[in-house]
Amino acid sequence: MGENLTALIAVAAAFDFGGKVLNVQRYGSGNVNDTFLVTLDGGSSNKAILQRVNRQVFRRPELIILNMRALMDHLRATAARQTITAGRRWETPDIVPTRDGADYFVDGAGGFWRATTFIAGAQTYNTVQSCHHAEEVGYALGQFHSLISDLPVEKLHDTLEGFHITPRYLAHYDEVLAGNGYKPSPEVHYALNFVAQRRRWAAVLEDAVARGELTPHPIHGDPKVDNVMIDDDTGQAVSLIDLDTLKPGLVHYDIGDCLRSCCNPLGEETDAFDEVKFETDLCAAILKGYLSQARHFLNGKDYEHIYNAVRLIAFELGLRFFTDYLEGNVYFKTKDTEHNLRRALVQFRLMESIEAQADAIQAIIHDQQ
Ligand code: GN1
Ligand code: MG
Repeated sequence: MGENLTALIAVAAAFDFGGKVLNVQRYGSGNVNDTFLVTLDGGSSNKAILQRVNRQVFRRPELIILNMRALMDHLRATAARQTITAGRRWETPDIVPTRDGADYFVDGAGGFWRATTFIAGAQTYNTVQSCHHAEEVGYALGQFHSLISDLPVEKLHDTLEGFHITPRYLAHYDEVLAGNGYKPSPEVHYALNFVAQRRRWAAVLEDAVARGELTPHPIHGDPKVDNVMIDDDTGQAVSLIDLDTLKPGLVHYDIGDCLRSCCNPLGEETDAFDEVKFETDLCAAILKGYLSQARHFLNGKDYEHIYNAVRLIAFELGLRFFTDYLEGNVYFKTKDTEHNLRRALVQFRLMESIEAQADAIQAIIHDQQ
């Protein structure tokens, strides 16, 4: 946004990529941070990822780096006993230090930059392409959860307070509604009613935490389909990228987020609201892939809340988009003033489809247990 290539190359040159920086270009479709692909003359893959962290969202961005360090230290310390499925490739993006040996760089304008290694020979997709792809995304989340299942949660900082705590988003929504006027339209009325009808249920996971049924674990926080890298040759998942929201939370936030993202083949950005559907075949494929790796650390109560999780995270993301629309688009990047409203409607339609298929989804969860 606004920066020129010379300035970007100067930022990239602060990092020790092991090769000369040839180019820096915008990369990916993140909704919060600014991501760039660095092309190098040399280095391990001739490429690296450079990111400017959104300081409006992440008030203490250095905590993201500390969490990533904790993850890398954990992976190194436990490598000998970690089980990566035989014959499979699995990589975690690593921190690239600056030439001064620091883990991040702050530019003259206060911009917070960090760099990570690039996972070569693989790519991400914005929507699920097939049941096989869905199973691989599920596998990736299971593999990631399995690798961090014995990382003590106390070693991770809370990089984003309130993240995925739906009652907190509702409280903020109420504040925004009380403080702002909004442009009345059929879509806005639909969304207002939608939230009003479901809000009493929105503490379902937090209530389970309060009853001691669910406990905090290290989580990824954002395991949407876009964040799973698929190997170009084998079609297998090789990495779960975007470690900004690695933090304490519930595995249910991750499972719900992965399902709400992957079982909507039209994707988050579609305008075809009436065609948005939660595909149960994809749900079965994701859970199959996920549980192939995660079964050993889930208990009976965990399974009981999976349905609530998928329904809730679709609701929560819709609520977050809708609130941001009402607030004047201050959080998510948008193309136009109605963008967040359209995104909210997609999630709300998806939630209706989830609700309409509750029995089928519950049966899938039950069968996979
Ligand atoms: C944001 O920035 P990005 O695209 O990685 C958001 C997630 C949402 C996602 C929806 C820190 O992720 O929670 O699920 O958009 N990240 C944050 O696409 O709020
Ligand atoms: Mg993210």
